[in-house]
Amino acid sequence: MERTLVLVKPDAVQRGLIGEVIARLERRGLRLVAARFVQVDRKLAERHYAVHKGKPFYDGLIAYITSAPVMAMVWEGPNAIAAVRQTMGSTRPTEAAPGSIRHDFGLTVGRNLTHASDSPQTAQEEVNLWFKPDELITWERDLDRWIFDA
Ligand code: D4T
Repeated sequence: MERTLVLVKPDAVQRGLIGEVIARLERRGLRLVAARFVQVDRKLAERHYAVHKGKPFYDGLIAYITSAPVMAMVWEGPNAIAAVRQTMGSTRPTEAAPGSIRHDFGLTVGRNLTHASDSPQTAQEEVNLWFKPDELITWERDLDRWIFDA
């Protein structure tokens, strides 16, 4: 079982797509662990995007993620990290697979609607950055045995 951080970014929040993103992740079979609607401050933005500091798009990235509230969530399931990345689609919407969120709703990399952790290590770091341990809900869903095979 894996856990991964998902952000519905400011453009998707402004466009009324929080429900669309949640619906797609639920329909995929993933299980919600935590959710928080948050106005990101510069400190959190800089920590989240620390790996991109110094890159030409860094300032734009910080301005974008702090420009309106985001819906931060943790989702879990078998292969959750890869599954969520696939549901989001490639970083550049024009390279995202048809049927993915970025394909279906996006045009440019600077307004690509969502974020999802890209590895087990990043997922752990990002979940810890965005949520306190007691905000993560461990629960069982009656449907789990029909979706998870272990
Ligand atoms: P996020 O972090 O938003 O989910 O994006 P990805 O995980 O899919 O992609 P990333 O870390 O490579 O990029 C982070 C963020 O930077 C923006 N970006 C990226 C950009 O504006 N121009 C660029 O050339 C790249 C590579 C988009 C996402």
